[in-house]
Amino acid sequence: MVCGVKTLGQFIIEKQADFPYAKGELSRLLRDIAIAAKIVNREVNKAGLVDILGDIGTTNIQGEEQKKLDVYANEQFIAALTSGGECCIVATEEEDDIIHIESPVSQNAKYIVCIDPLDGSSNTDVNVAVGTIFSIYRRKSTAGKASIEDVLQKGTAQVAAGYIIYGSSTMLVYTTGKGVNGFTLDPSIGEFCLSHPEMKMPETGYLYSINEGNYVHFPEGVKKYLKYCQVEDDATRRPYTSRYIGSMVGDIHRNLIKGGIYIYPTTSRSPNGKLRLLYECNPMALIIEQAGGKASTGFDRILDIDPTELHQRVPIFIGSKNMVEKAEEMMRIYTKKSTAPEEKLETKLAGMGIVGGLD
Ligand code: P6P
Repeated sequence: MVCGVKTLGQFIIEKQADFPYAKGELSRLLRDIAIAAKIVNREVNKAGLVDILGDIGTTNIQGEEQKKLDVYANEQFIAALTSGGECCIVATEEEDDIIHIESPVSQNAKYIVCIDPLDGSSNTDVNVAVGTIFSIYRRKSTAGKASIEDVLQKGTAQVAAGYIIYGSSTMLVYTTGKGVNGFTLDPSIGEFCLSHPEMKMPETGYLYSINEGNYVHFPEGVKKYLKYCQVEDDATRRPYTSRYIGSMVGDIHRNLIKGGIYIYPTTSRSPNGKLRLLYECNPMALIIEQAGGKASTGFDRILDIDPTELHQRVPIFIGSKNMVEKAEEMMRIYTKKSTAPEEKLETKLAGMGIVGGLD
């Protein structure tokens, strides 16, 4: 114990005993991620003082402007995972394809990391909370070079998932499938310290997070759910409160603590939803389910989706169990579940000679 608190490192080692066959690789991998998080935190916190804000004039495969901090964070996590030696492939929002970690120490690495290095990075220029989201799988293949098949695994196969929120304080929240624990960075000792043991999401909440600017393009079931949230009804403490900061990690972290629902449904610009399955929806879904909440596409459990593409997007309804179930009820009643996936927007745009998507 450092100054009466339990550090992340101590906690990880302690919890390693929960996994009798663990040889410490996952523990080391989690510590590698925490090291990179501290380095990214340092740059995010002083972003206004050094020339690391703004765009770098390139776009990622999502067609999104890459911010200097996006690229910096991506480099730091890949560097930490490379030197740590426990990871054989990194799938990151910032790279078109999977990154094979080829270093002498990674030859027998058995873990895959899917990561959004800096989610919500458009907020860094305006000092709003941003985050890192990570998901860890064991490789399925037992010999030779790991491949995309080792990455495209259902969310239920995750061995760990977590996020770091760079906000008024910096927190790392993660699960290995046995509950959710939150650690707050104490800059005076440079350690993440256990501050939120056994996090539980309130079954009912009174906050809803969605970009209502897309209202006209929402599925009918979402429109009906929003109207339900806005009806005056003292018995159910409605109207609920709308809270949306444009940072998935920030919105979901608040809702995890206070109760609430975050929805990013299909829209005209994002016909399959905007959020990515592998490194945003699956890790957040595992964390929220482990905390007693729920995560679905409005119809199907996020963690049961069989991934088909690296940067696959899905609609997401995630948060307090009762709120997600109410939204799902509205979707069942008012929205026909599309069976054949919409033609990808990028394909449509490419047909019109527009490359790189819109958002
Ligand atoms: P919109 C950030 O780009 C992000 O991926 C999430 O963090 C955030 O919740 C969402 O997109 C915001 O998207 O379309 O509302 O600006």
